[in-house]
Amino acid sequence: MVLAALGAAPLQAATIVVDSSTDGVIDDANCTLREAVLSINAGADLHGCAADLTDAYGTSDTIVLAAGTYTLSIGGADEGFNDPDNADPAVEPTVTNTPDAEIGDLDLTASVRIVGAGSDVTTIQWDAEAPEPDRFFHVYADAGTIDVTIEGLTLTGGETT
Ligand SMILES: [Ca+2]
Ligand SMILES: [Ca+2]
Ligand SMILES: [Ca+2]
Repeated sequence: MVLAALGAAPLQAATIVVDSSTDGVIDDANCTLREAVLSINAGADLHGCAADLTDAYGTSDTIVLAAGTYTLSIGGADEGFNDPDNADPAVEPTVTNTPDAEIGDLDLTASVRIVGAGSDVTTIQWDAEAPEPDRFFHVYADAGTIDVTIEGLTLTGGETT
């Protein structure tokens, strides 16, 4: 009976609660949203984030955002174009993508659930003054597929391309 009950429990593996509303990648006691994403991608606690681990990283990872407004301010692009024959319009440039969650958009390279307290109370925004603002999230699988769920929050002020 006990085993059956455990089997029915929802999987909750690495759960990281963000405890800073500002942006940053700093080795201190606080865990920003960006640092939480870096931790999930790496499968390890980084920069002051400490996952509540009921199972190993990579099983059913979750980032929790309490009510509040979380502001991204570290701009920067991690995509570019490789156009070897710029003069020839028939040669399409190829996109070069080097996902770097430390700058600009938050590149998600591992499956994750990002959960706010509700779209009316949890907001992620880009700082209007940020140099080179970007999207919010960029889902990027090096190989295979990854599953990303974002729920219970509002995104405002980001780039859409
Ligand atoms: Ca930190
Ligand atoms: Ca990106
Ligand atoms: Ca990025």
